Amino acid sequence: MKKMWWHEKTAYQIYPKSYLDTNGDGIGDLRGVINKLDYLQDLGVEIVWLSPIYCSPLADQGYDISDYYNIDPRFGTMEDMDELILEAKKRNIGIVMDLVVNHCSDEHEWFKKACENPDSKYGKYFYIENWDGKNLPSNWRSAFGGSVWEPLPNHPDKIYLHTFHKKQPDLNWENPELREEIYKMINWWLDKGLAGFRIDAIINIKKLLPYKNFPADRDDGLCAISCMLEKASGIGEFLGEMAKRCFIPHNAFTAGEVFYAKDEELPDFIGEDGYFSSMFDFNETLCNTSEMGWYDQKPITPEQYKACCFESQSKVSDFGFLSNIIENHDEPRGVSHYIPKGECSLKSKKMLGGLNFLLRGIPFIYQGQEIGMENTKVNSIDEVDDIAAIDEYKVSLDAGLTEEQAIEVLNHFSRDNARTPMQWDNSENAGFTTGKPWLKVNSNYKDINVESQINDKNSILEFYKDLIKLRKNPDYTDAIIYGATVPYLKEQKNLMAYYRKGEKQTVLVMGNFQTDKQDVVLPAKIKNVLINNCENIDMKNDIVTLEGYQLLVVEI
Ligand code: TEU
Ligand code: CA
Repeated sequence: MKKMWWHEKTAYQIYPKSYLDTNGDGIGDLRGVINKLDYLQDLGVEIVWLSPIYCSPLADQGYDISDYYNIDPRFGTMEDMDELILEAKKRNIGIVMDLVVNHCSDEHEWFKKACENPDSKYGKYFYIENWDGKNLPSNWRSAFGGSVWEPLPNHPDKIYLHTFHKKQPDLNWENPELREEIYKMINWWLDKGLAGFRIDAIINIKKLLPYKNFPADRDDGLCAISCMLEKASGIGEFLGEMAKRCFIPHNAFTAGEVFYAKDEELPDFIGEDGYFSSMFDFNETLCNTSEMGWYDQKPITPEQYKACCFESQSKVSDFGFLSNIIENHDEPRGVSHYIPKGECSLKSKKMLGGLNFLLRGIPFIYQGQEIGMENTKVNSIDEVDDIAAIDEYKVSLDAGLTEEQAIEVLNHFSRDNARTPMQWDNSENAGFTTGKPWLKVNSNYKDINVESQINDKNSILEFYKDLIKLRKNPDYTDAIIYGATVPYLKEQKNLMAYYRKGEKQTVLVMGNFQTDKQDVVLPAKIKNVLINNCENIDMKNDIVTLEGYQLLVVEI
């Protein structure tokens, strides 16, 4: 496999609105990110992905962009952005921004002009259809609930398509003129020195046309948008064009947020000459999800988690690098989702983090994951910001849950869980702001914060630094970066163990995904102990007895 500059990096996702507020308005800002570059350099990360900071009405917290060429004043200025790129580079950190081009904001100039004259060139930047006031072109459901079709403002005889919120009109990628606008913008940002992009909801840009209905999957007569996306074909024309025109000439790192990719297309997506450098592994995230809604989703078991990870690894290990996560800004906190209820501990959080981090691919640490931040708790829908959660609350009530039960569902799955302010120290508002935080700080910030973990050799933060150090250790590049992930004792219940087999060296990763001890037969003598989240190793001959939630990583 051709070696690329990003292969050995560790990435870190920042949700700027919740990272650090430096002007007391309760909203995180770019100055806050700049102030934390030394912290990030000390952690050891070398790619930093910023969730959107472009001008936006924040209907979907910035994933609804009203000006691709400017920084929203709530986050700072373009000068701040230029300083961030420069200061990050000095610390060997590449800044990756969020490329949100399946849709823009309904407050973008293009959509305003489309509403003024739907027959203008801007009208063709969107999916605007004639409407008889009754029949819709398709029964697709928006990701945020309700039909994907919305009346076009000032034109009662027309409707427009939005696969997400109605304030996020879909851009029509079938239109080459629109695509040229997008490529121009991408290159403008890459010329400014970005290291690359995370590419938002990109599978949505290719619709199945002409429009057609699919069997309804709920009483609302609608169907999940995935029914259509899975049937669409030909996205490669757009993605290949974008890669050729933008990413390849800049040697940019790109990580696709790709749901519903067809297995046979994976090499096209992330193979050597693929559209993207990498794509996120959502297999674990999607495990047990239901078209009926969050209320119908069962907890994922350790055995399911293991199976999902190994399945993803096996699908791409011959040709590509996945981007591995336990959480992001759309998901519950990983330690609250993947560790069985009531078993969150220092050890289990480290074990989960290490098992995911050491899989083959690019590890993406989400802000707060490095200190073991957990889900937060709300008591009423009034405390909820996330538009997806607000929709799912209604879905739960419609399905017959009580308000209390529906809130419980949100306390597990709401995207707000990952968006509560970063917990820096045990001062008021966890050191995130001197003002009123835009979203309530998790009440556990006095116990879980950066300051209390820095230089505590037993902390989760120091543990992640050790993982990153191992990944950067040139003695282990062969196994840790390029080695194949090969399951070991896959049938042994609640043992998640796998080799990282390099050409010249082999590392064995073993995680005991339960509270009870369990014996593991070692396949060979241990040459070196690389990571251990416990004090000791209980070994007799070739049997190691792992403590509950022990993670042991050895060279054999
Ligand atoms: O998410 C795309 C997406 O399809 C899933 O994350 C899911 O549909 C969504 O989170 C609702 O549950 C991306 C961004 O990560 C997300 O934050 C945005 O809301 C969405 O696109 C629209 O830009
Ligand atoms: Ca601020």
